[in-house]
Amino acid sequence: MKKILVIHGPNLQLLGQRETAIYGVLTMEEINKTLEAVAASRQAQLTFFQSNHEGGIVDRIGVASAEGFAGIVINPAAYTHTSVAIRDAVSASPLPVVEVHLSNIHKREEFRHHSIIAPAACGQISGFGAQSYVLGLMAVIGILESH
Ligand code: CA2
Repeated sequence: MKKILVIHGPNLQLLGQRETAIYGVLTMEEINKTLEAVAASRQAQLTFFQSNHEGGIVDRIGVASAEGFAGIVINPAAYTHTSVAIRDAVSASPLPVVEVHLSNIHKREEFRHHSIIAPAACGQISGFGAQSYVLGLMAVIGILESH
């Protein structure tokens, strides 16, 4: 059983309640349930972590390998565009990390076009709503199965 950590960054606990035109109507818990169903069919076990705190996310990435996780799916949310600390944590991690975004960050305000994290990740999936998480999870599983 592959253990995969799914990290939701700041404000994603608000999903489904506000800004539904941009981020969709599903709550974070509903997205997690969808991911659980995909994981169950691919012999993967998921753990979910949401934090509004940069250091909390850095800490969690830092211990993930020692905790037995094999890969990480992360939506760094606003920290995508600001956090050298999360990028360094991703770089330092031996685990495959896939960055996901609900919205197409390249189609939005200029300040969202650049991801500080992306060069340290295996890849980035952006713009497919909740499906971005599913695609990100499948990408991590695909990487693990190809090793
Ligand atoms: O599209 C994405 O997934 C983002 O990572 C979402 C972030 C945004 O800062 C990134 O540029 C793109 C924002 C997450 C905030 O989520 C909310 C959900 C509902 C209501 C308000 C914010």
